[in-house]
Amino acid sequence: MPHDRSLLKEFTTNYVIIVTHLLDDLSFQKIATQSKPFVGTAGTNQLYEASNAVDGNTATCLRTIVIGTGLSTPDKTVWWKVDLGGVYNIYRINILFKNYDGYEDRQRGRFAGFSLYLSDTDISFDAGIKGSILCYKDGPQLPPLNFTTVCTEKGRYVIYYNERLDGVIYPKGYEVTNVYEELCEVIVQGCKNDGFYGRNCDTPCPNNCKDSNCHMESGACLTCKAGWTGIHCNTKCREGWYGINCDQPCVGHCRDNATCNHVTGQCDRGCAARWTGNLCDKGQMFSVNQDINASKNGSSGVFTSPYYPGNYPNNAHHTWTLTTGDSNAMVVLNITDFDVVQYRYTPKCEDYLQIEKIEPYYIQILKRCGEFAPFNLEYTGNIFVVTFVSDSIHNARGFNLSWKDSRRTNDDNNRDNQDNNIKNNSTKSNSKQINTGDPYAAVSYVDFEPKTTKYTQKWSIYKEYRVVYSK
Ligand SMILES: [Ca+2]
Ligand SMILES: [Ca+2]
Repeated sequence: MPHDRSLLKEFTTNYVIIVTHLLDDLSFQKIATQSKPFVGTAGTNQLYEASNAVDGNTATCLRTIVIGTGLSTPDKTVWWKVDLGGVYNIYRINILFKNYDGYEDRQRGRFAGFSLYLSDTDISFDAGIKGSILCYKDGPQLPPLNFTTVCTEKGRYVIYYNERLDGVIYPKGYEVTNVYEELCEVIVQGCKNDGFYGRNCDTPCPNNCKDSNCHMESGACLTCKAGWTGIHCNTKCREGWYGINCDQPCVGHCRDNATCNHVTGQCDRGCAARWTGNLCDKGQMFSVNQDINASKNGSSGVFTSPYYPGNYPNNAHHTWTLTTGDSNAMVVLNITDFDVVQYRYTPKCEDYLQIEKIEPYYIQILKRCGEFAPFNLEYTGNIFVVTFVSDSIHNARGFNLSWKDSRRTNDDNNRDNQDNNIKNNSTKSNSKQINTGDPYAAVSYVDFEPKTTKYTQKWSIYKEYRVVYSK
């Protein structure tokens, strides 16, 4: 006598202690397939079709091909699956196996050892099936012919799988030859609507459950949204952490030493001074480009490193372009203070002051770091570029540079013209060093490379007391 699926639910409660649920039936009349259908006598194949397990009629049952150990049975594995038509929160799975009067033990022995898998994607090969979510593995006891298991997972495809492999010793009572799987009904119960749980699928999952997924019975979140933790995801991440599972440490430098936002990792009230980026984890680039008109005789000005005489910031890149408008205009550069970080063990200028003449021809007048007594430079030219660069760590006081446009007299020009003729327009012909007390003040160089006794002496003293600056 056929049963409808609601009657089957009542029957199920004889085996599993569950208060009556009004969960949704997710598998009814959905598309079912199986690995290889049983081939019956002519015109009878529909009696064994995969869809018989989801037709709501307990009298119709699918039947698979035979599997078994030994040479006489080529097939060793078999599967059946139903496509729920979407990914759902599943609560439990009920299977009604076929019985034949007087053969209950044999039937149980045939189904024994089966597995139930869940998958979001359509998989039709054994290894793939075995790699999906395992809901239930039967054994070693023989299963009841009306079987129910709780499986609180999310999935679209519910897969029934069984095997009889050569060389495996199966538990007592397992049939290992002439094994047909015969499933009369497979009922997958869960909630059709995402974000609900409980007996009637009508209690909303907690707000902070990721993707509104929660346990069908307890309402516990399967995973929390970013920034939340706890069974019901109503506890913020502990201070200093954020994100999914609260496993991301705050990396930013927030204003007022605040901790980062537990959800985003960002600083809600902004970055601390000199920090930038979404997470306030990037040293701010201090960039200035200034054009200075020095076209008048006697015009003057001052450049300093940022925050001078306080320490300059990291990641600074300042450029001042000084234009005299006259290639014979003389500019006096007076560096009154110079203290720029130079690394002790890698004496390269990562922070530096650079002065270049661009017109009427290019020369690098100076590029330096370290600590120096005041010195002066005097050049003629049309365009000069002063650049100050600092890297991302270690700071010092920086520099103070005053400049003055001091037009040349005709005598000066005549003298230079003579020099130029002698030096055949060598690129350094126009450089002139005055009042420095420093043998390298007017020499163009890139890396710090002691070249004279005097200089070496100074450097060794320097090395004695100078250590790299702390951040
Ligand atoms: Ca049926
Ligand atoms: Ca630096």
